[in-house]
Amino acid sequence: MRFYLTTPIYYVNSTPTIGHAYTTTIGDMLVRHQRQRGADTFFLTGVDEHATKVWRVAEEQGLEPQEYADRIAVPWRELAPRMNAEVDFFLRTSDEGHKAFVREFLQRIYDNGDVYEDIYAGLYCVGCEAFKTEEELTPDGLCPDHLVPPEWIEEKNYFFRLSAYQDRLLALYDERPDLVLPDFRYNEARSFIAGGLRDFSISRAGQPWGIPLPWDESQVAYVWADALVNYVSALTYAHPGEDLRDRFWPVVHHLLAKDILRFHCVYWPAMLLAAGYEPPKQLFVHGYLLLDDRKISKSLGNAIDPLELTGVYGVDAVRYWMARAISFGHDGSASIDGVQERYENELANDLGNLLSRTTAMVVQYRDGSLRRGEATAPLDLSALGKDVADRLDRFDVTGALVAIWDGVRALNQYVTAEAPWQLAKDDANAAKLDGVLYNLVDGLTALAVALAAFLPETAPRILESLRQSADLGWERVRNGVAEEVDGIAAAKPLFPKIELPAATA
Ligand code: ME8
Repeated sequence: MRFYLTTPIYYVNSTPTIGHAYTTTIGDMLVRHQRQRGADTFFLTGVDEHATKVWRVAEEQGLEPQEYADRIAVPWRELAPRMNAEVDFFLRTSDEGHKAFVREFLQRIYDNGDVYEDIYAGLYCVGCEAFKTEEELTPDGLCPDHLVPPEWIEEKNYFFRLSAYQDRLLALYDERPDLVLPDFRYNEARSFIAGGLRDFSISRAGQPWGIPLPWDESQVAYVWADALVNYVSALTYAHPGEDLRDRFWPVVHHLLAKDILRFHCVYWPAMLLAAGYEPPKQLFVHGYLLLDDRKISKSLGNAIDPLELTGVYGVDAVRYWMARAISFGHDGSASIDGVQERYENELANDLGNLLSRTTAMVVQYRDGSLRRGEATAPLDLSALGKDVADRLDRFDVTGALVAIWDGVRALNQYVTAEAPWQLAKDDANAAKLDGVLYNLVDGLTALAVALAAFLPETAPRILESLRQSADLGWERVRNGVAEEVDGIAAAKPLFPKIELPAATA
């Protein structure tokens, strides 16, 4: 079992936003989960430096583009660790290993006869870093995403013969109905292909910032022809002396948002075929996380950078909110106040209290000792584990988290229904009381393992409080996993009450 996951490599024309953190964080959940299932995993992220917009920002700041990129790469490199995302490699398109590989990759396409020279005369949106047709613009002639007029470009370029790949792409889509998820994105990509493909320019003549083409050093690679290749190039130099392509190509899953669907679902598979590579195994196209800015002031003051939420609530709470607040795959409008609400109601009350009351009862009624006793388990934990794993295989991140949370709530209801404080009144119920306490600890142990990919700090704390093994192997999501132990102590609150800074508006 091998699992290679990529995020887009982000543009460095400004610093990271909560939207970039969103893709990286959800990607981390997916990778951590596969690792728990025993997969050999590789998680790649990085930055896209050779964009026209990056070059322009550097110029505005009076810096050489490389110097500018070196400076701004720092906060980007910190993005994954800030979200507690464990990436295996952080790629920069200015890495020597990447640059050398892109030249080799494009040369292969050239040698295969899929590149020709022509004059490009048309419109270019620097925001999108994409060529635009008139039909793609608003009635006023603006880019619909950036609401600025595209620029007229007329220059000699090299073109990639994308049109020659239409039939092969359609055949690929027909053979592999799960190539692109969710279904509605598959349909969007397939109908774009079926509508006819235009060749696209893969070089820029008027820009010095970029990777020179191997067959004509007067031109640099178009930023997308450079950036997409990162998904393969990283495998050739991330571990010096080792070629990871043997392990991880083509078992790759690309994670991206809908803004860059065409580049990934149409251009990229065609480029791979042209260069003699297998197309990716799967692409998951998620929606936009939209923040309702008006609500920001209500609880936190209006100046907070959403990424700073981690400083207030902790990383796990923000991770939880990202997976839960909007249904992964769809667009959704989330509010920052939602972080506070979910922190209190779900993390502190549902999960935190379950741990507190469970450990408190083991202390009060059994002096900290856990015995198996005799009581029917309230949850089929293996079935839950299978459901969660199936959902995560389909990238149903929100559904998986909801399924685990149903388990958390079921354990809370079990406490109410079995009322251990009543059982404790009569020694005749001793075995039943042991069994009920055991089922709570057992359920929490399995649920902590299931939650570890979402809440990587909290899950080990739960296991430690219950004096259970720290092993996160997925086979532990089952009934009867908890060991009989002694010395359980009352747990400290997992999610303590937060004192919010006074709102400024
Ligand atoms: O497109 N909601 O870089 P980029 C959800 N360099 N996801 C969001 C988001 C939001 N509000 N904002 C950003 C590029 N994203 C190219 C990619 S890949 C070979 C080259 C995430 O900095 C989402 O993953 O514009 C989106 O696709 C990506 O950031 C765009 O990042």
